[in-house]
Amino acid sequence: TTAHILGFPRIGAQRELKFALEAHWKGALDADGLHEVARQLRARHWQQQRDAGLDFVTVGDFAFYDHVHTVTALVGAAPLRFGFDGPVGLAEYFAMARGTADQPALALKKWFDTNYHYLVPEIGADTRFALNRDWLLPEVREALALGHRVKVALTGPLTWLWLAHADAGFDKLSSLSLLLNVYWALLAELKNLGIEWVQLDEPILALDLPEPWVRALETAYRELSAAGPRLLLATYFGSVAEHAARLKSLPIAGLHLDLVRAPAQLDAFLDGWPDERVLSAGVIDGRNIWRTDLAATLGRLHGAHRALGERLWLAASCSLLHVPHDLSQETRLDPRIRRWIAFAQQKLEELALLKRALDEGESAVWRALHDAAIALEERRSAPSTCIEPVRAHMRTLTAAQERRASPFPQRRAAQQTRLQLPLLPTTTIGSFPQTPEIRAARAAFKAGRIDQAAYDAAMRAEIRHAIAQQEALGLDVLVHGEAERNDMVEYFGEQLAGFAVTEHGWVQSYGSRCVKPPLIHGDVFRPAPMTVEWTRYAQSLTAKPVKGMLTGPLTMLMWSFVRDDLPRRDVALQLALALRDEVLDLETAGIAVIQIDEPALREGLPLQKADWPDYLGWAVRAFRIAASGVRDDTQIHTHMCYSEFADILPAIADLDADVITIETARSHMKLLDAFAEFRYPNDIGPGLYDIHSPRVPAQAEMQRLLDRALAVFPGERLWVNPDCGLKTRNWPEVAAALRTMVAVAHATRTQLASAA
Ligand code: THG
Ligand code: ZN
Repeated sequence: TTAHILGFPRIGAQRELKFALEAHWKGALDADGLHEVARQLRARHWQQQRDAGLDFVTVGDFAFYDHVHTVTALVGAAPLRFGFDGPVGLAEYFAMARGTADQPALALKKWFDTNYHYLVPEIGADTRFALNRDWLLPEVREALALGHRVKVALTGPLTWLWLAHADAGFDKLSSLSLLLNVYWALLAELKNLGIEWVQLDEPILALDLPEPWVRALETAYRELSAAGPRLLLATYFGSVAEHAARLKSLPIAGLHLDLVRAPAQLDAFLDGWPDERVLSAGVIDGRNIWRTDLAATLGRLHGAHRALGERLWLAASCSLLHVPHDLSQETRLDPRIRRWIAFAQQKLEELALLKRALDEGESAVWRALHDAAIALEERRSAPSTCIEPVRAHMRTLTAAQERRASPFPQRRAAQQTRLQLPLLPTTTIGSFPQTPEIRAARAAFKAGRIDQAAYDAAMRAEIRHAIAQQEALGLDVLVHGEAERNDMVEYFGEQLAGFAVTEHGWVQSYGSRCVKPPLIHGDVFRPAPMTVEWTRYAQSLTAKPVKGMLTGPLTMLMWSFVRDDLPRRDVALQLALALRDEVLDLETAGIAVIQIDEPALREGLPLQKADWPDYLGWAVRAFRIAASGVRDDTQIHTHMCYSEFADILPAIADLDADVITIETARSHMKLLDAFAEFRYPNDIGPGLYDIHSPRVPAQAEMQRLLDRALAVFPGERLWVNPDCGLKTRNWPEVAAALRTMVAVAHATRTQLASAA
């Protein structure tokens, strides 16, 4: 049996790539230095695969920023707007990824339903394609020189094309033949280097793929399979069973299936799988961190092993990009929970074990299988996985608890009586700059260099500063600024029961940016209030309302590693109940406005539309349970970024938040048009400026956006706010931009009052 992986994390166990990239961008590390760090990381990751006992090392999964972007460079498809006059080198690669003085960066989008972002290629009639071998062949030579058996892995041509943004009216598939010429030339060169196998990733096969794209995929792989190397077509994130007949008829040498997300599809492929072809069984979860049930997996593999023999390959379900590097760094994690977990390095070891069990019989690895079985049993029977009061609470929820007491118009009147807000009230999304001083204080506290009292005093000083700034700026609804929060998910994960946090469990989010998702291992509940003291303190400093800030149940779910022994809808419900308690405690503490952020609501949508209603049903219910315990005169806000949700507006309206703030500045209020057309019933705060750029927009620019908003939405139902939180900006930028924003609101109020 052959064991391999589709890809390995690239950031480094100590985030070496992150720090090298950021040093390079600052001018503190030259290109040679950056290349050297990258070379060492690749060499280490290949050696890990080889030492674990895998049959190939995977080459091509490395990227300086993003693997889709690396293919863009490799096929020579830099957008003409950047005006490069030669092939893309490192500087041009980063210019496209990060933007230049006169060109904005390529857009970032979520990679399928993950929390990883890729850089969106741009294509049109004028796009040229030309192989730029520097973006792959040196890495292949490097691996060969180290004596490895190499399998090259790349994003496939159809997926690259599907993910690209096309100029208006341009049919992307019309570029396919040019693109295929480049892939063909590349494959021929790889063959010349002696590469036997090339894995082409086509995760789009798990989407609702329109028929012309399925046909194009068929044509493409007929053509490419003649280029030289054997092709392993890799699918993941869902079932591709509906394409089984076609995939069997393709002249590819192998097919990879995600048997974690879609185990049932195996039968559709085993039945009549052509001789000589490989089936790669993705049986180790590449998206989650739980140890594999090896006995059960072996049980499911025996049939395939009998049928396929050496043509059965073993793999993780998808690239290991989505899990952290190595559990052995986690020295502070509860040892009981540690036994339940596998990061990328441990997943390599699991694969090698499965391989040996199939090849040599289970008795050859009985000790390791036994250990895995005991760990699994310990996890199953751990008291924390089933807390009776939590289960009882879930069972006894009533329909009334999913609804606010009164309909929106009545609540709105009660809130207005209490809050006395002006027309076009101004607010922010919640976070203020996470300054180097704040990060240093947190690092010192975590390292034990300062005590709790000193840390709390530093955070209170930040809150005082944030409140004073907002009062000076004349904002109407203030926030405490979230200085005390490392990350909007991890912070709550640290305080909720049923969660564990790691020290080094970093996962790449985009470019050099990483997140450290907490683990949900047991039933979730709230042992104590989480945000009440900080919020109460902030409110004590001002007569203006301070908005309490919470991360919603769906976002907590989506941005954590979630237990796989309970349906996600039940975990969402537990999170909702814990947050509901926090919301009520904030209300009791006198907080009149509470925001429950749900930026990840949309990314939780299943990849296939047929599964949307079910998801949206339990997702909306979870939000409503979190939000609906309050009195009529307590105002619930929600916030969402990632503005592509025109297609789920009914669900967003169903959340029944009193106010929703959304990202609209970059799309010039296009999204607001969708809300207006839908007749969105509650209040709305379309972002007046993009916080992702350090640029402070001129007053006229923000005024134009607000005027556009007023053209489609009644002024009495509009709020004025930025697009998103401000934690990545600095104070001078924030103050300048908010001063302008408040001026625009004031000018418009006067204008509307005189018109009335
Ligand atoms: N938290 C989590 N997931 C997210 C976001 C988040 N996913 C989507 C979006 N926001 C991704 N955006 C970012 C923005 C900034 C950072 C990470 C993801 C970031 N990370 C620090 C870094 O890599 O330097 C982490 C280090 C630190 O906090 O000390 O800046 O907000 N869960
Ligand atoms: Zn946002």
